[in-house]
Amino acid sequence: MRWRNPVFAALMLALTLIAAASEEAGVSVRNAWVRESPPGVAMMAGYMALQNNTSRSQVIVAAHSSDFETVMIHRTIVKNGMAGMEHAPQIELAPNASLIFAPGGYHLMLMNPKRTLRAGNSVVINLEFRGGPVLPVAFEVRK
Ligand SMILES: [Cu+2]
Repeated sequence: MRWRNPVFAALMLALTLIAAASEEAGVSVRNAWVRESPPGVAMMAGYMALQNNTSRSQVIVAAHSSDFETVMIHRTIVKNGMAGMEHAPQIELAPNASLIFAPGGYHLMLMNPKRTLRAGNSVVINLEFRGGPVLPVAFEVRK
C-alpha cells in the first residue's frame, strides 16, 4: 500500500520504527513516572519497572530525552550512614528477570528540563540498549 499524504506516511513509518525498537529490545516497562520537582530545582528523578522478556541479558548503555539536557543512570547508596548517589555507566537486566528503579535505589537522573514539567504532564525518555535497539518510554509526571 502507498500513502499519498507524506505527513501521514512519515507518521506511520515512525510508529512502525517505535514498535520495531520495543520488540527488538525484548524489554517491557511498566509504571514509568517522574517526580515533580519544586520550582527552581533543575533536577528530577525517573522511576520504572523493567522486565526482560528474553533469555539473554539486556544491557542499558544510555538514556536520553529531548526534554532534558542530560539523562544519567544513578543509584542511591548509603556509605558510613550518609546517603549519596553514584553514576552507573550501564545496567544489566538478567535473562527473564525484572529490575525496579525506585526511590532509594536505581533512578534516572534527569538534569536541566527544557520545559516546565508539572504533575499530569508526560515525557518520553529513550532507553538505549547494547547492540543498538532504542526503547522510547512515556513517563508520567507525578507529585
Ligand atoms: Cu541521582
